[in-house]
Amino acid sequence: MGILFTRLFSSLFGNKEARILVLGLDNAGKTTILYRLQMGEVVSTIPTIGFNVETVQYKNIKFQVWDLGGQTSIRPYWRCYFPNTQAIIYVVDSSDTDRLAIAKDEFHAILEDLPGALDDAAVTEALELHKIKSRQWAIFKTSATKGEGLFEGLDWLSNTLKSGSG
Ligand SMILES: Nc1nc2c(ncn2[C@@H]2O[C@H](COP(=O)(O)OP(=O)(O)OP(=O)(O)O)[C@@H](O)[C@H]2O)c(=O)[nH]1
Ligand SMILES: [Mg+2]
Repeated sequence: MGILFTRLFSSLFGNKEARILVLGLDNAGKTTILYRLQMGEVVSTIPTIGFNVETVQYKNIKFQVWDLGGQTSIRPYWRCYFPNTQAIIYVVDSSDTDRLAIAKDEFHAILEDLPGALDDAAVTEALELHKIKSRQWAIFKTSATKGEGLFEGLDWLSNTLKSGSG
């Protein structure tokens, strides 16, 4: 009943939930922002290894805010959190002028990585390729504009043809 009531309440009053990532270079102020929003206080922070996650309620939206560590070695893990994310807050320390160019590059790398397309596993599933038993098949993620994945596909094709059973 409690859950039912909550859902009813939410739909009546328009409460929404959103999963948000807070990204940016190390020392940019992400964790400070997270706890300022959540507790209304400035907390003392240490560099984040991994993540902090807190719920912040603001104007009928319940934000599930994921604050990820920004050190160089852990930036590659940001992308693991992209699925099911509604928005990214990208934090830039405007006094860290020496690293503005790095902040820019990392930002554009995020935009490149954001899922807008299905990955090859999802396309395989959508096309039910696993049902194909009597023919050889393979799937490659390609981009004709970037020239990615095409030769991998041709390599597979030429090897398969060479082996004579295609
Ligand atoms: N002057 C100033 N300092 C800030 C501000 N926000 C954060 N700081 C300081 O910047 C330092 C780093 O803040 P954090 O919030 O830990 O930085 P972070 O982005 O979470 O860093 P990582 O966890 O390593 O990715 C701390 O000493 C903060 O007190 C701000 O708006 N102004
Ligand atoms: Mg942090």
